[in-house]
Amino acid sequence: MHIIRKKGWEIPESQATPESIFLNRRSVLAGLAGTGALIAGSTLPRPAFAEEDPSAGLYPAKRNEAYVVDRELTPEKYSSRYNNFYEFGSHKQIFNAAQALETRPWEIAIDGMVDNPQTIGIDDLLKKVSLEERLYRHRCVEAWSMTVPWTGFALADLVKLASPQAGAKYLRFETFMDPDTASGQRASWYPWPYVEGVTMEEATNDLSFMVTGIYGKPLAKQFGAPIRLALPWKYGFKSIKSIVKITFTDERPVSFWEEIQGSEYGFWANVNPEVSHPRWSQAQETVLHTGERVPTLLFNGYGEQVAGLYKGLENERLYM
Ligand SMILES: Nc1nc2c(c(=O)[nH]1)N[C@H]1C(S)=C(S)[C@@H](COP(=O)(O)O)O[C@H]1N2
Ligand SMILES: [Mo]
Repeated sequence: MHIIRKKGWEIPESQATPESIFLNRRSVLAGLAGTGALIAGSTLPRPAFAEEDPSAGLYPAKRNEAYVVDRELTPEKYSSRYNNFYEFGSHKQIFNAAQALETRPWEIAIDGMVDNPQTIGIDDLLKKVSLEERLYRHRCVEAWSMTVPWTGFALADLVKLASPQAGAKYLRFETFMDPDTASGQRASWYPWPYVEGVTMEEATNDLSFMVTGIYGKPLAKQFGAPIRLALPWKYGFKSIKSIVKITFTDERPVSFWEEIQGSEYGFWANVNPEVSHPRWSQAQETVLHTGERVPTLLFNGYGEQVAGLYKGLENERLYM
């Protein structure tokens, strides 16, 4: 993982489609559908990609005002053009390569130590939960940060659906495996598929969020469509993308980066400005859309909600 090179990728303003055009086009289509004027074989222009997602009608969801931030939101044109998604390469222009990902049909297996194991399609899962928008900070271990409006549902709700058994102590998440589509997965020195894990206590903390949308729309592929995790008090690599399996277990999962380099990336990975990465300081971070350097906060500013999770674990490597 490397430090960002700011703005090299920025596309000219003239090539960016303003959000307002997408939205207007959607309401025009909705109006036509209501009058029966929208018929098969219509010569209307094809709508933008967001409308092709079968879950598009669920967005935007109502914002939950309990999750606010004292930072400016990162404009979509920055956050959607600077991503980490190693399945599609280790460069930062993977937004292009990631468009190859097929997000329907998409099934998620929930298994392991649960009373209610199941394999559920993403659109069926979306019917069982209620979506809300939350503004969250995101702090990558590479020392850049963004603030974005995720849409999703509490991970605790998914835990309830699964009905875990008493012995379950951890959740282990797994990303899809498809080297034909995701060229990064042909790099055999990486331990594919990408894996992450949290404790049951972390999973049921209010902040743990299953994300299916961003900026009031279904997740664009480069963000980890159709479903990813957001754990805003931990380094970004814990927020695993494009999840296909969630296993409840009594064994602590070994995550992708921990397996690659355990001396640099641990299981807990809570944000702490005072604990340096072996190769760089974590005291500050670069704000993605301004390039400004700002101080990093303990637990990325979420200490009030999560510090209690780590009482009695002082001997663990909690901050890397
Ligand atoms: N499957 C998978 N999940 C992943 C990654 C990845 O490479 N593969 N990168 C992680 C890292 S390092 C970060 S910072 C965030 C980036 O999320 P974003 O691209 O939506 O900003 O995704 C995380 N989740
Ligand atoms: Mo990251």
